[in-house]
Amino acid sequence: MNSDGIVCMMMRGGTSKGAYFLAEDLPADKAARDALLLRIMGSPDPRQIDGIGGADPLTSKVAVVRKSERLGIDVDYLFLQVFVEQALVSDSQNCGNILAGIGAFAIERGLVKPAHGETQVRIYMENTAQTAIATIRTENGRPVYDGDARIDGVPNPAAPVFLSFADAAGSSCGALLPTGTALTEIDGVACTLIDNGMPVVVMRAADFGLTGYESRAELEAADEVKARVEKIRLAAGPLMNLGDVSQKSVPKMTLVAPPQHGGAIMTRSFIPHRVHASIGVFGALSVATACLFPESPAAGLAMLPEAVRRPSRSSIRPVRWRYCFGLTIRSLTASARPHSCARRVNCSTVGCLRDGFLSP
Ligand code: NQM
Repeated sequence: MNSDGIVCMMMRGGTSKGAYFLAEDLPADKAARDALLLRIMGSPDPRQIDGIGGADPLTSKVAVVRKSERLGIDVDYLFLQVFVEQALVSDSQNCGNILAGIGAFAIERGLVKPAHGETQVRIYMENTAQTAIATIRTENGRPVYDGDARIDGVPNPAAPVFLSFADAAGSSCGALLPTGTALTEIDGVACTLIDNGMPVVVMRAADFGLTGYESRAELEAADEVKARVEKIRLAAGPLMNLGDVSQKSVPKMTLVAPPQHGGAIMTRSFIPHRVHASIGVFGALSVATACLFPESPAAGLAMLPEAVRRPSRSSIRPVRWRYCFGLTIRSLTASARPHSCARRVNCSTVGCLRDGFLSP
C-alpha cells in the first residue's frame, strides 16, 4: 500500500460485482489479508456503510489475481466471498460471475498482452484447482466493454465474454454426484446433490409448498422454508464431502420449477442464506446438469430440447463431463465494466443458460 491506498478495480461480472486486486498489492499473510478486505468492504455491517461492499452477498466479492507460473496458464484467480454481516472471508467457493471480469482485469493490469480483435485468457481457478478460458473482445490494446449481449438481471447490454470449462465436474466435492446417485432423500425431500463447478442441492419448489416463482424478498421472509432449507443444507454438507458447512457458503440450495417465459427450468437459489437475484454461472451449470438425470427432481420439470441426450450412469464417470454428455457447454458472459454495468449471457450448444432459467 502506498500513501494513495491500494489499487483495485470495481467490476461487474455477470450479475455480480466485486473488487479486483493484484495479489502483490495485498498482504501475503492470510489473516492480515482477510482483516484488510473486511475493512475495505465494510464488513461486518448490514449496510457495509464504511466500505465498498454493496450490502449484498452478490456485491461483496473479491478477486485476487496474479500472473501464473503454471504451464499454459496466464493468470491465477482466487475468489473470496466477504460476508456482509459476519467478520468472515471465505475461499470455500468459486464464482463464475466474478470470473467473467478476470480477462479484462488481467489485460488492464498488464498481466496479459491483448491480441487484435479477440483475446483468450487462460485462468487457473485456485478455489477449485480447475481452469477456464475466457475469450474477450479487445481493440487497440484494451478490452472492449460496449456491446449488445443481454442477460436477465442486468439492465444494459455490453460486450460478451465467453467462458469455457473443461473440468468443472467435482470441483469441490470430488465427484459430479458425490452420493453416487442423482436422487438422495434428506428430511423427506427429494434432492440431487451435484457439483458441476458449484456444489448445489437441487430440490422441487413444490416440495416446500412453493410455486418457485416467488420473489427474492418473499423467499427471504419465509422463515419456515428457510429453516427447512438450512436443515437440509447442513445434512447435505458431509454427504457432499464438504464437511461441516455451518460457516461455509456452499452448498447452494436451489429450488426448481417448470419454466416461465421460455427457458428450460426456473430456479431460485439460497446462496446459502440470502436468495440469489438470478443465478450464478457455476450454479447454472450444476442445475443444468441435474436436469439431465432422469431420477433427479429437476428432470420432470425441465423443458429440454429434443436433441439433448440424457447421460447414462457410466457416462458420468469421466471428469471431462462436457464431452460425456455430447454437449459442449460454454458460457457467454458479458464483460465486467469498471465502475459501471456490463451483462452476462450464458450459452451452450444446446441453448442458452440464462439467469434464472435455461433457455433452449
Ligand atoms: O455460481 C453467487 C454469483 C454467485 C456464484 C453465489 C457464481 C457461480 O456471483 O458461478 O457466480 O452463489 O454465492 O452469482
